[in-house]
Amino acid sequence: MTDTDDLKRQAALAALEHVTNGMKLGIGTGSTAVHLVRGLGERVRGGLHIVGVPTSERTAKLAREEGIPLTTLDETPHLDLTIDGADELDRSLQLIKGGGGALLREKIVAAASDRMIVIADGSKLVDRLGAFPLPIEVNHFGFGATLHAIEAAAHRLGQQVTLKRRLAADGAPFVTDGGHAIVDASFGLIREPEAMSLALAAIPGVVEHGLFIGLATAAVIARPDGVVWLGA
Ligand code: ABF
Repeated sequence: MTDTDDLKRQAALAALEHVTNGMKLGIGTGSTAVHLVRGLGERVRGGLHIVGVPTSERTAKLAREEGIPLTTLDETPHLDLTIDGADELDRSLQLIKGGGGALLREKIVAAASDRMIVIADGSKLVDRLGAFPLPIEVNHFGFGATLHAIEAAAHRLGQQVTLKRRLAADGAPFVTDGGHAIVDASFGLIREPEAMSLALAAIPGVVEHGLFIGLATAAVIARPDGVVWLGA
């Protein structure tokens, strides 16, 4: 395990301590969330009773392998807690997510939860969001027009942006669990995350974007000198 991976594991295990019997839990996606799923599996095998809603097919597969009981938001529309990773977070608990391509389900699950704990190693905590390109999930229909609309929205907010369609490992266009494309938007820095979030959400071809504003209620950040909580 690399040092960073060990920090991710520490963050995941610290958040896991907030999971109690009977909880309905949103289960995140990504390499940090993998530690969460493994830890959760261990606790379920030890007698913990929870039911989880996975935020991606990847997480669902791992959770099944770990023996974690799963449900859907159709059967269980209201969750107690979601625990998920992030690509960037600031001290106001604003997030960039979607580097793993699961942002749509992640946002739906987080919005259905009373609380959301972000799990991250210290490198994810930034003063201002935007060094990490913002993932935007885009419908295939009208793709070019949607890209123009994203650029125009950024310009209206006084920001330059470079858009890049995400490719999969084999070089083919990346396709999300929902069957859409991902465009990674490099702003350098997002001056007004909330205004940007609203502007992007207003574009019809944008299915969802990776700015999570007002969704996270706490974050656990693992650094080499220890674990710190924000917002708890
Ligand atoms: C998910 O996994 C995403 O929203 C985010 O893109 C990624 C976090 O990265 P990591 O693999 O480092 O946990 O939570």
